[in-house]
Order: sequence, then C-alpha cells, then structure tokens
Amino acid sequence: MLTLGTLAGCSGGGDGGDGSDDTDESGETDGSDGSDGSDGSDGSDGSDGSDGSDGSDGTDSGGSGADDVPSEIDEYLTEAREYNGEIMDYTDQDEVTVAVGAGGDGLAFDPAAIRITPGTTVVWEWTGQGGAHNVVSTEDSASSFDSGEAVSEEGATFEQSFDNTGIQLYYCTPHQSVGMLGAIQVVEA
Ligand SMILES: [Cu+2]
Repeated sequence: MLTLGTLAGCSGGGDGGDGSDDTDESGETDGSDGSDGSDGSDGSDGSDGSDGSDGSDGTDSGGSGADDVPSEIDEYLTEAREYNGEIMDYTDQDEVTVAVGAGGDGLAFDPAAIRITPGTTVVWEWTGQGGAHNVVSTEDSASSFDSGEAVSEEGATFEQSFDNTGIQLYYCTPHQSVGMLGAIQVVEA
C-alpha cells in the first residue's frame, strides 16, 4: 500500500514572492510630447482668383482709327513720325493719354492725331525715350498751350483740356525738324 497520502498542507507558504516591487524612479515621461505642429488645415481656401470675366467689354475704350482726317491736320502731319493717315477717335472721353517719346527712336507723339470732344483733358506722358521733349502749340493752332522747357524724365506729364471745337497743332521744340509733331481735332459732342 502506498501511502500516497501526501498530506496536503505542506505546500503552503512558498508564495511570498513580493520582492519585485522595484520602486520606479526612472519614470518622468516627458520629452516626447510633440503632438503639435500638424495644424496646417488652412491654405486650401483658394476660392478666389477665377474672376476673370471682364475684359471683353471694349465698347467704349475708344481709340479706333478713322481715316477722315481734316486736311489741315493731314497736311501738318505729312512728315510726322507715327502718323499713318489715321486719326484716333477718343470722342466722349474724360481723359486721353498721348505718349511723348514714342516710336522706335523715341521721337514721336503717339497717337500723332486724335479726335476728342469739348471738355476732354489730354494728358501727355513722357516715356523717357528719345531725350528731352516738350509740347508746344503752333501759331495756327486753335488754342495755345506750352509745356515749357524740354524734359526727359519718364513719367513726366503735361495736361491741357480743350473746351471749344477746333484744330490744335503742336510740336516738340528739339525735334520739330525731324517730325515730332501732333494734332488734335476737337469736334462737337
Ligand atoms: Cu522731342
């Protein structure tokens, strides 16, 4: 008979394995906090920019060429640079700009011949090309105007408004002899 009787009870006690309590002092979990920085949710707002529906409006931008140039102007401008037998129609405009120092060598008014209505202000604007220029009316001009001494600065301007109908003829003093001439026809509105 085997006395298997192993007595219960003997097996107790072995437990007590506490000792692994390692009191952690290594903790301090800082340093890896990097949760910022991905905020870039702007930037896709681009709903502007496709507004380009203008541009085809050109009905009153003026400046169409007409070939019924008054003979007084046509004769005066015979030798003028940038004159091709046409007068640019700027009627019914508040303001018209003529370049001073236009053309390949900067020795022209452009447009050389313009047609306006009373009350229009003509603004001559210097291009900075071709040296010093001025704007001086001739004795045959319906009214007299004079920008003064010739200047060369780009962006310089001279303004003159015309309140009465008539033909205005003008030139640049330093370059009159080489065809720096211009004319304005002021017609009934
Ligand atoms: Cu000139």
